[in-house]
Order: sequence, then C-alpha cells, then structure tokens
Amino acid sequence: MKLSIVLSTQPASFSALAYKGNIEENIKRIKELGYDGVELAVRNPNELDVDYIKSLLKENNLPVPAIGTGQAFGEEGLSFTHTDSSIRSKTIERIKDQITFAKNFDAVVIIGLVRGIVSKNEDRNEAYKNMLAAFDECASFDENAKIVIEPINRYETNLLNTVEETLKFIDELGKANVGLLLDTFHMNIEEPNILESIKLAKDRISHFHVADSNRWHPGAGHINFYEIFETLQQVNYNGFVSAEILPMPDSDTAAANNIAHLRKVFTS
Ligand code: LER
Ligand code: MN
Repeated sequence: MKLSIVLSTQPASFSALAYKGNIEENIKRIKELGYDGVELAVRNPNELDVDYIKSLLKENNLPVPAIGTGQAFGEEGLSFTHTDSSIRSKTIERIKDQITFAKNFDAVVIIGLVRGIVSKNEDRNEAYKNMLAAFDECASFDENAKIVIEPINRYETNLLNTVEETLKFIDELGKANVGLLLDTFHMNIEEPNILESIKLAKDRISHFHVADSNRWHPGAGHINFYEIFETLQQVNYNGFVSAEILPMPDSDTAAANNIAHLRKVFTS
C-alpha cells in the first residue's frame, strides 16, 4: 500500500496537518522519510504558483493522490449549504478551480467540510437540496475528474456523518465520478463497526485517511490498524493511505512514527 501525508500549501488553522509552512523544505522532508506521495491541502489554488509546486514534486518524484479543500470553509466560511446563494455560488466556483488544479496531478478532489453545517434555525431539507445541487454541478463540470466525499464526525458537521448515509447520498446523486474518502479518525467516532463499514463501501473507496483515535499518528491511540489494512486488502483497495495527523509531539516525529507503524502493519 502506498503512503502519503497531508501538507498544507497555505496558512491554516486546521490542526491535523503534520506539515505547514515552507513547502520546499516540507516536500524534501516527506521524501526523505520514505513517503510515496503527498496530499495537498489547498485553500485557493488560484493563489498558488502551480508551476513551482509541480517542479518541487517532480524533483522529489512524489505523486499527489488528493487535494483537500476544507480550508475554504475553515478560513473563509465558504460552503455548499450556506443560506446566502452568492456564497454557495462562490463555493461551487472554488471547487471547480480545485478540479482544474487537481488535473495537474491526476488527483481526486476531496469534499469534506466545504459541504457546510446546518444551524438549528435553518431548514435541513433546503440545506440537503442545496448540497445535492452543488455536488451535481461540480461533478458535471468535468466528468473525468474524481470527487470524493468524506463522512465527517458529528462534532465537526451534521451533514453526512456515517459511511451508510454518505453512500445513500452518492446513490441519490447518481454521478459515476463521485466516490468516498474514508478517514479512520471519523470512523472511530461514527461507525458501529469500522471493518463492516469498509466492506460496505468496498469499491467505492477512492481515497483513505489515517489518524489514530486521538488524531495522533497511527500507533499512538487504540485503533487496530492491522485489521483495518487486512479489510482494505479484502476489498481490493490499492490507492494511497494518507496521514492526516496532528504534528505531535512534532511534525517529523509524527510523520516518521506514522510510516514506521504502518509499514510494520503491512508487512505483518
Ligand atoms: C478533512 O479530511 C477532515 O478529516 C476533517 O476533519 C476536516 O475538518
Ligand atoms: Mn480526513
């Protein structure tokens, strides 16, 4: 199984990012530690020097399996379900820009928190309808591009928390280029049985995030990664396994411990 780790290309308040800051140094570190790829967390691709990033990745021979988009929500409040239609439109345009950016790397585009949250005084059915319409527009923008929806735990959003309800949403959407991103941190909170949920999602898993129960690197908490990887193999998942982890006790130690634990899991 190929291992990647999330690197933020722009300043971000989101904490489960092992690498933020100097992109050149961080890409070199990730390569030195033995990773096979790097996932890019991007707030706005139009503010990036794409050629420079491409050249750094090429120099280090690191593919990009996925582009994370959640910072547009975290830093700017953009979402598919905002009650203001001009903000919904701006969010859709941002995701279209991310789809165009992702083409440079043949990477999937992650829809996590940018789907938004429904507040108590808002109409849940209306939010759901807006979410469906936004996904439909983004998926139709480029049918060759892959979009992945991440079920996210209840403490971060109240839209699509579990694998089962996200699969139901994807079925309702009916777009062949929309798949699933599973994240062990969220699954540990929401899924009755993580292994059964992986089996339920099976060939619709297009990307995979790992963090332990405490969002530290795998091996630092109580999630059993041995049985998770056994199950991923059973469902023939052969994509990247990407570490979205807290930089604890520090970035390099977290990244090194992640790779050490997961390599041990794969080879046992
Ligand atoms: C993003 O991949 C994620 O897992 C979320 O927790 C972001 O808030
Ligand atoms: Mn995640």
